[in-house]
Amino acid sequence: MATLVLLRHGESVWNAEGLFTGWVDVDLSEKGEEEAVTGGDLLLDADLKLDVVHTSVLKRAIRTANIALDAAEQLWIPVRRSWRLNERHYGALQGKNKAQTREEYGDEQFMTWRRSYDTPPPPIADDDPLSQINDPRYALLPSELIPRTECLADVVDRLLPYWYDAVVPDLAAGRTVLIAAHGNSLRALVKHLDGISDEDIAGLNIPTGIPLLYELDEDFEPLKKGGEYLDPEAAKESIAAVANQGKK
Ligand code: DG2
Repeated sequence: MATLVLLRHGESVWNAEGLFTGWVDVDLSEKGEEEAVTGGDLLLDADLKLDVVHTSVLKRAIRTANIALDAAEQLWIPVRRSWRLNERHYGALQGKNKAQTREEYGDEQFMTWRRSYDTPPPPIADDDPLSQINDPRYALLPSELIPRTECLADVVDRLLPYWYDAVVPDLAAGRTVLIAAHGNSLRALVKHLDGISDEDIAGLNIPTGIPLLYELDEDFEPLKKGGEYLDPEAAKESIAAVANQGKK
């Protein structure tokens, strides 16, 4: 049996402003920092002894992991980071207001861009100031691997090699693993773990800052589908808030 803990970063400043974020490297809001502390307190209360943390290369996930691990008195554990755990690239929607986008394009188009499995938003231009094409942290990636937009299916495709090559070996070695990542990169992973269909994944939302615990069997499949939030009540409330983003 292996133990895996998933943690979406605390609220970011762009989450708070209702902006599509994707690969833009925004920081946590004050509330997001508090959520990360609470997430760490939950890890401590559950007596979870983590052996390794994997994060994206975006500071809202990195800082959430640090703050939560500090609160859990485990800031010392080894860390690995990968762009493969990054948020879904939101293409030309990055930086746009969710409510305004919904108003401008209508509910159906808005939800297709936000939650359909295989329809990406329009791509971002390489000369757009919010493009990541010249970001030094991706300098070693071939340009064609740097996304200009992504749908969730694209995230599953780029995330699974990291799952199998980096996370599964840790789990197989008996390590308790924390993954600190994002709403959509974690939706992609949960889809894989729980075997959720392309249609049903549209209805899954991940709350900010609340650890989600999975016990996995010898095939790294969940003993309990959906795992278990360490604070189920708070998770319910936060999930509803994420689902309602973009509504007035
Ligand atoms: C949010 C997710 O990502 O937004 O990119 O705007 O988890 O990094 O804050 P995160 C974004 P939705 O897909 O839920 O609209």
